[in-house]
Amino acid sequence: MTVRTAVVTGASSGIGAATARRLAAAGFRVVLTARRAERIEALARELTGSGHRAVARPLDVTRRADVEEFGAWLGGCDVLVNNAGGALGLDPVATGDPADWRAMYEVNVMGVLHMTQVLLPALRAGGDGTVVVVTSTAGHGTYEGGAGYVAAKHGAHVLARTLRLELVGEPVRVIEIAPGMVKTDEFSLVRFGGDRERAGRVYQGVAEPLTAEDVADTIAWTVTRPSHVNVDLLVVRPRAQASNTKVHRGE
Ligand code: 8X3
Repeated sequence: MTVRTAVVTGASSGIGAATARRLAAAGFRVVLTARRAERIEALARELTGSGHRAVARPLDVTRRADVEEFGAWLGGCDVLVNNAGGALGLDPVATGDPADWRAMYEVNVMGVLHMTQVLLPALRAGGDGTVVVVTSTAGHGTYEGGAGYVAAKHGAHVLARTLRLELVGEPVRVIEIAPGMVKTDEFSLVRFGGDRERAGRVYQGVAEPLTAEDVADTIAWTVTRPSHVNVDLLVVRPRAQASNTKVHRGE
C-alpha cells in the first residue's frame, strides 16, 4: 500500500503537534512545519524513533516565496492540515492595535491561502486529497475584545466554505474544524504577550477545557473517513462551554 503524506502547519506545539502525532499513528507520513525548527525536529525524531514516518521542514506560512519553495521540495501531498494561526490581544475595536489585526490576518487567512494554493496541484494529482482548515468558534460568532481574531477566523471560515464550492466534482475534500476553548501551552500566553497570570485566567474554574489531543482526535477522525465522506464543519467545545461567551466556571 502506498504511504500517504500529511502536511501539518503549526506543528511545533498544541493542536498541530498533537495532530501530527495522531496522523503519524494512523499511518501517514507526516511533514511537520512551523517556524521553530528545533521543536519540529525534536517531534520528528520522537515519531521516527517510535517507528512512524515523519520529517520536519521549518516554514513561515505567511511568506509566499518560502511556501512555494516548500511546495517544490515536498512533491506529493494527500492531506494538508492548515493549523498555524493564533490570536494577539483582547482589545476592543476602539483601541485594538492595527498591527495585531494585520498580523492575525496574515497567519490565520493568508497563511491558509498560500499553503492551499501551493499544495492544491499535488492534492488534486494524488486523486484523493483533503484540505483541513482549523478555524475556531471565533469564526462563527463574536465576543467583546475578540474582533481582530474573530474577523480573521471568519475569513478562514469563508475561505474553506468557498473552496468547497469551487472544488466540487474534484477529488479534494475541504474540512473545517472549529474548536472552542482549548487549553494549550501557548494560545493564551501568546495572545497576552507572555502574561501567564492573564493567560491562566482564561481557563480559571473551567473543570475540563478541551486539550490539544481532543482536537487532534476530531481532525484525525474526519481525515480518516472514507474519501466520499466530507465532514464540512465540525464545531467542538468542552462540555462546560455553551457559546463563545457562556462558560461554566466552578470554584
Ligand atoms: C480560540 C477560541 O474563544 O479564544 O480559538 O476565540 S476563543
